[in-house]
Amino acid sequence: MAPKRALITGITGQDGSYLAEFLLEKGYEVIGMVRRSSTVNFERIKHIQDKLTLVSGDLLDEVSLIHILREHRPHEVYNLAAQSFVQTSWPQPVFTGETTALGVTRLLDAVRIVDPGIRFYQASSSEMFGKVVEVPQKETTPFYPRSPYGVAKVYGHWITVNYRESYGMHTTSGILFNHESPRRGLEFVTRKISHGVARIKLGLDEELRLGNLEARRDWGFAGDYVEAMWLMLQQDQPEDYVIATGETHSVREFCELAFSYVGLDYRDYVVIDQRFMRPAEVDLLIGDPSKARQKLGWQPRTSFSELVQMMVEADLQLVKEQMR
Ligand code: NAP
Ligand code: F7E
Repeated sequence: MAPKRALITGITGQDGSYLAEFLLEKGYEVIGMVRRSSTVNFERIKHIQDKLTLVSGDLLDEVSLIHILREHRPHEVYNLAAQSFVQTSWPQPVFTGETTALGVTRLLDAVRIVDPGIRFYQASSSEMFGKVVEVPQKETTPFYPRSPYGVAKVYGHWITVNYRESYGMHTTSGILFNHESPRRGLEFVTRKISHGVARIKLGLDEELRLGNLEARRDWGFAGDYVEAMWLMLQQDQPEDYVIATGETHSVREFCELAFSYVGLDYRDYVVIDQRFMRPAEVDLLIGDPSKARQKLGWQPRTSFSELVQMMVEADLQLVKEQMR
């Protein structure tokens, strides 16, 4: 039988790289969409690059999306591309909306035009719950986004639902809570901490400047979460799912654990810096993944402390290599 084909937008990102690995393991032919840039940024996929078909396209350009779909005829499309950094969404609200919100419509509509039978996954976010109106948050919890990013993701979620209801398409919105890894961008708080800990431990830095230490997140491991994306598209009926661990921890707890892993006390190194405070904060996120457990048979495999340890170890290794 011919292998299944999947198109991943955002393949150069954290999740894209794990999903590509996962689908290759499953025997898929993986087509990755990359946007043009003046320097190559294939750091996260260089170890599998020879197994991928990389194509040029951009969520801002619907023509490029139609061309890619026509040429490669994927069975599944995973829309992971986005302006994904919440902090940047305040100074760049229009760009964030163009990419993270309208980009979803461009891709959905390209799918509808080329082949409405293609199954579609939208990378929705717990940031849609924002100022939470229910604890824990589940599929039916109303949204109250707190950033232009969160607002854009709410649009992306509802346009995905709308294409399902309007055209009978197999479209799914996966509402994923924060998921991290050694491949997380350096600007996100977990990676900023693990990388900062490694640099301090190895004598390269003396402090780590952070914003709100009291914010609480439901943090899982990205490698576990990509399996849930795939499972959602294997269901006969498209539905939306919350993917989370069901645990919440503060940024302060993350610091405490990460520093203690290398025998240091975070209180000696962490400095509060107003530059990293947000105009409107999401104070608490904790997801209820019971629907995913029951219907998809999915559950997270990596604990919070294993995640912190994995990230600190990887950054110690990385920083040591960079020092050579
Ligand atoms: P990420 O590491 O920031 O990756 C984002 C990807 O999107 C990159 O490959 C980026 O390409 C690409 N991209 C950005 N703008 C684009 C455009 N206009 N056209 C084409 N590609 C574009 O994000 P991630 O952590 O892997 O997250 C994946 C998706 O899940 C995102 O949609 C994010 O919003 C969502 N999400 C993430 C989390 C989480 O905790 N990680 C939770 C819920 C939802 P470049 O490499 O060229 O920049
Ligand atoms: O912030 C606080 C900050 O930037 C987490 C994205 O993947 O997950 C991510 O969004 C918390 C916030 O992630 C610093 O105020 C303190 O409360 O790591 P973050 P995020 O905003 O939760 C969701 C689910 C997504 O969908 C997004 O795409 O940490 N915090 N001090 C800090 N955050 C950062 N970045 N830097 C600090 O210095």
